[in-house]
Amino acid sequence: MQQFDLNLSSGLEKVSLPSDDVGEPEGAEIRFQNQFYDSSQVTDFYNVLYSMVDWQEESLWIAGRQRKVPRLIAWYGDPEARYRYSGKVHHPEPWFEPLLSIKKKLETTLGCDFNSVLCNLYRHGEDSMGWHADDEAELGPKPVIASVSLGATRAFHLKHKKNPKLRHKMLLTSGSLLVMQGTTQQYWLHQVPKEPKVTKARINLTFRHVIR
Ligand SMILES: O=C(O)CCC(=O)C(=O)O
Ligand SMILES: [Mn+2]
Repeated sequence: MQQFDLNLSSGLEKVSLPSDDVGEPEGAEIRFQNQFYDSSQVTDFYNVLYSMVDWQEESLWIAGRQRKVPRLIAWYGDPEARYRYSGKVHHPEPWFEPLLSIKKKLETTLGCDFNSVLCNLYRHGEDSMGWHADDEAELGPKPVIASVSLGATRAFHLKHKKNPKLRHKMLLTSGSLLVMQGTTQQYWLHQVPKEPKVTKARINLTFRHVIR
Protein backbone atom coordinates (compact mmCIF):
# COMPACT_ATOMS: atom_id res chain seq x y z
CA MET A 1 0.00 0.00 0.00
CA GLN A 2 1.25 3.50 -0.80
CA GLN A 3 1.62 5.81 2.13
CA PHE A 4 2.58 9.42 2.48
CA ASP A 5 5.93 10.13 3.99
CA LEU A 6 5.12 12.32 6.98
CA ASN A 7 8.20 14.43 6.36
CA LEU A 8 9.00 15.12 9.99
CA SER A 9 12.76 15.26 9.47
CA SER A 10 14.66 18.10 11.10
CA GLY A 11 17.85 17.74 9.02
CA LEU A 12 18.45 16.83 5.37
CA GLU A 13 17.66 13.13 5.36
CA LYS A 14 17.69 10.41 2.73
CA VAL A 15 14.27 9.41 1.41
CA SER A 16 13.98 5.69 0.66
CA LEU A 17 11.99 4.81 -2.44
CA PRO A 18 10.65 1.35 -3.34
CA SER A 19 13.56 0.85 -5.73
CA ASP A 20 14.60 -2.57 -4.45
CA ASP A 21 13.07 -4.35 -7.45
CA VAL A 22 14.97 -2.28 -10.00
CA GLY A 23 18.26 -2.31 -8.12
CA GLU A 24 20.84 0.32 -7.34
CA PRO A 25 21.68 1.67 -10.85
CA GLU A 26 18.07 2.75 -11.39
CA GLY A 27 17.57 4.15 -7.93
CA ALA A 28 16.46 7.65 -7.07
CA GLU A 29 18.65 9.76 -4.83
CA ILE A 30 16.38 12.01 -2.84
CA ARG A 31 16.84 13.95 0.37
CA PHE A 32 14.34 15.97 2.33
CA GLN A 33 14.33 18.49 5.15
CA ASN A 34 11.05 19.51 6.71
CA GLN A 35 12.08 22.89 8.13
CA PHE A 36 14.84 24.23 5.93
CA TYR A 37 13.27 27.61 6.71
CA ASP A 38 11.23 28.44 9.79
CA SER A 39 7.73 29.89 9.59
CA SER A 40 8.72 33.56 10.00
CA GLN A 41 11.29 33.33 7.20
CA VAL A 42 8.74 31.51 5.06
CA THR A 43 6.18 34.30 5.57
CA ASP A 44 8.71 36.98 4.55
CA PHE A 45 9.90 35.04 1.49
CA TYR A 46 6.39 34.12 0.41
CA ASN A 47 5.09 37.68 0.59
CA VAL A 48 8.04 39.19 -1.30
CA LEU A 49 8.07 36.49 -3.98
CA TYR A 50 4.30 36.48 -4.44
CA SER A 51 4.33 40.19 -5.23
CA MET A 52 7.78 40.67 -6.84
CA VAL A 53 8.21 37.65 -9.13
CA ASP A 54 7.18 38.38 -12.70
CA TRP A 55 4.64 35.52 -12.78
CA GLN A 56 3.69 34.43 -16.30
CA GLU A 57 0.84 32.36 -17.60
CA GLU A 58 2.06 30.08 -20.40
CA SER A 59 0.24 28.09 -23.05
CA LEU A 60 1.23 24.86 -24.75
CA TRP A 61 0.08 23.18 -27.93
CA ILE A 62 -1.16 19.72 -26.99
CA ALA A 63 -2.77 17.51 -29.66
CA GLY A 64 -3.42 20.52 -31.92
CA ARG A 65 -5.04 22.62 -29.19
CA GLN A 66 -3.60 25.43 -27.18
CA ARG A 67 -3.90 24.84 -23.44
CA LYS A 68 -2.98 27.02 -20.49
CA VAL A 69 -0.27 25.61 -18.24
CA PRO A 70 -2.06 25.08 -14.90
CA ARG A 71 0.25 27.25 -12.77
CA LEU A 72 2.22 30.49 -13.17
CA ILE A 73 5.95 30.38 -13.80
CA ALA A 74 9.04 32.59 -13.96
CA TRP A 75 12.70 31.92 -14.67
CA TYR A 76 15.55 33.78 -12.90
CA GLY A 77 19.29 33.26 -13.08
CA ASP A 78 22.67 34.19 -14.48
CA PRO A 79 22.36 35.80 -17.96
CA GLU A 80 23.77 32.76 -19.79
CA ALA A 81 21.47 30.25 -18.06
CA ARG A 82 18.99 29.88 -20.91
CA TYR A 83 16.73 26.90 -20.47
CA ARG A 84 14.31 25.05 -22.74
CA TYR A 85 11.22 23.61 -21.14
CA SER A 86 7.69 23.08 -22.40
CA GLY A 87 9.20 23.47 -25.89
CA LYS A 88 10.28 27.11 -25.32
CA VAL A 89 13.62 28.76 -24.66
CA HIS A 90 13.44 30.82 -21.49
CA HIS A 91 15.84 33.70 -20.90
CA PRO A 92 16.44 34.32 -17.22
CA GLU A 93 15.49 37.49 -15.47
CA PRO A 94 18.15 38.83 -13.07
CA TRP A 95 18.45 37.54 -9.49
CA PHE A 96 16.91 39.58 -6.69
CA GLU A 97 16.47 39.09 -2.95
CA PRO A 98 15.43 36.73 -1.47
CA LEU A 99 16.16 34.40 -4.42
CA LEU A 100 19.87 35.15 -4.12
CA SER A 101 20.10 34.42 -0.39
CA ILE A 102 18.10 31.20 -0.77
CA LYS A 103 20.49 30.18 -3.57
CA LYS A 104 23.51 30.91 -1.33
CA LYS A 105 22.12 28.91 1.58
CA LEU A 106 21.45 25.95 -0.74
CA GLU A 107 24.96 26.15 -2.19
CA THR A 108 26.51 26.16 1.28
CA THR A 109 24.30 23.31 2.51
CA LEU A 110 24.66 21.10 -0.57
CA GLY A 111 28.18 22.02 -1.72
CA CYS A 112 27.20 22.70 -5.34
CA ASP A 113 26.48 25.74 -7.54
CA PHE A 114 23.16 26.82 -9.00
CA ASN A 115 22.87 29.37 -11.80
CA SER A 116 19.10 29.50 -12.20
CA VAL A 117 15.75 28.91 -10.56
CA LEU A 118 12.35 28.02 -11.95
CA CYS A 119 9.63 29.64 -9.84
CA ASN A 120 6.22 27.96 -9.86
CA LEU A 121 3.07 29.48 -8.38
CA TYR A 122 0.26 27.01 -7.71
CA ARG A 123 -2.63 29.42 -7.12
CA HIS A 124 -4.88 26.72 -5.58
CA GLY A 125 -5.39 22.97 -5.69
CA GLU A 126 -6.53 23.00 -9.33
CA ASP A 127 -3.02 24.08 -10.34
CA SER A 128 -0.61 21.21 -10.85
CA MET A 129 2.42 19.84 -12.68
CA GLY A 130 2.02 16.60 -14.63
CA TRP A 131 4.35 13.61 -14.75
CA HIS A 132 7.78 14.61 -16.05
CA ALA A 133 11.50 14.32 -15.39
CA ASP A 134 13.89 17.24 -15.32
CA ASP A 135 16.10 15.40 -17.79
CA GLU A 136 16.81 18.13 -20.35
CA ALA A 137 20.29 17.89 -21.90
CA GLU A 138 21.27 21.33 -20.56
CA LEU A 139 21.00 20.07 -16.97
CA GLY A 140 23.63 17.37 -17.57
CA PRO A 141 23.40 13.63 -16.87
CA LYS A 142 23.03 13.69 -13.07
CA PRO A 143 21.56 17.06 -12.16
CA VAL A 144 21.17 18.27 -8.59
CA ILE A 145 17.77 19.95 -8.28
CA ALA A 146 16.97 21.72 -5.03
CA SER A 147 13.30 22.44 -4.50
CA VAL A 148 12.07 24.85 -1.81
CA SER A 149 8.36 25.01 -0.96
CA LEU A 150 6.52 28.01 0.57
CA GLY A 151 2.82 28.15 1.40
CA ALA A 152 0.22 25.40 1.04
CA THR A 153 1.36 21.82 1.60
CA ARG A 154 1.10 19.84 -1.65
CA ALA A 155 1.55 16.16 -2.50
CA PHE A 156 4.58 15.13 -4.53
CA HIS A 157 4.57 11.78 -6.34
CA LEU A 158 7.37 9.78 -7.89
CA LYS A 159 7.14 6.75 -10.17
CA HIS A 160 9.73 4.66 -11.97
CA LYS A 161 9.79 5.26 -15.75
CA LYS A 162 9.97 1.58 -16.75
CA ASN A 163 8.16 0.03 -13.82
CA PRO A 164 5.28 2.43 -12.95
CA LYS A 165 4.17 0.18 -10.10
CA LEU A 166 7.15 1.51 -8.19
CA ARG A 167 5.79 4.69 -6.67
CA HIS A 168 6.40 6.98 -3.74
CA LYS A 169 4.30 9.80 -2.29
CA MET A 170 5.49 12.68 -0.13
CA LEU A 171 4.05 15.86 1.32
CA LEU A 172 5.99 19.02 0.54
CA THR A 173 5.39 21.25 3.53
CA SER A 174 5.98 24.99 3.78
CA GLY A 175 9.65 25.77 4.41
CA SER A 176 10.79 22.34 3.26
CA LEU A 177 13.69 21.43 0.99
CA LEU A 178 13.60 18.47 -1.41
CA VAL A 179 16.82 17.55 -3.22
CA MET A 180 16.78 15.26 -6.25
CA GLN A 181 20.14 14.14 -7.57
CA GLY A 182 22.12 11.21 -9.03
CA THR A 183 20.05 9.13 -11.46
CA THR A 184 16.66 10.35 -10.16
CA GLN A 185 15.78 12.21 -13.38
CA GLN A 186 17.09 9.42 -15.61
CA TYR A 187 14.90 6.68 -14.14
CA TRP A 188 12.03 8.39 -12.30
CA LEU A 189 9.17 10.77 -13.08
CA HIS A 190 7.61 13.19 -10.61
CA GLN A 191 4.38 15.21 -10.43
CA VAL A 192 2.41 17.61 -8.26
CA PRO A 193 -1.17 16.34 -8.72
CA LYS A 194 -4.31 18.44 -8.59
CA GLU A 195 -5.86 18.58 -5.11
CA PRO A 196 -9.21 20.37 -5.49
CA LYS A 197 -9.64 20.67 -1.71
CA VAL A 198 -6.54 22.85 -1.39
CA THR A 199 -7.60 26.52 -1.42
CA LYS A 200 -4.30 28.22 -0.50
CA ALA A 201 -1.46 29.07 -2.86
CA ARG A 202 2.00 27.54 -2.91
CA ILE A 203 5.26 28.89 -4.30
CA ASN A 204 7.88 26.36 -5.35
CA LEU A 205 11.46 27.26 -6.30
CA THR A 206 13.54 24.66 -8.14
CA PHE A 207 17.18 25.68 -8.26
CA ARG A 208 19.19 24.18 -11.12
CA HIS A 209 22.57 24.39 -12.81
CA VAL A 210 22.26 24.86 -16.56
CA ILE A 211 25.36 23.70 -18.43
CA ARG A 212 26.47 25.84 -21.37
O1 LIG B 1 6.31 22.11 -7.42
C1 LIG B 1 7.06 21.16 -7.21
O2 LIG B 1 7.28 20.71 -6.10
C2 LIG B 1 7.73 20.49 -8.39
C3 LIG B 1 8.28 21.43 -9.41
C4 LIG B 1 8.96 20.70 -10.52
O3 LIG B 1 8.95 19.50 -10.61
C5 LIG B 1 9.66 21.46 -11.55
O4 LIG B 1 9.69 22.70 -11.49
O5 LIG B 1 10.23 20.83 -12.46
MN1 LIG C 1 10.42 18.76 -12.05
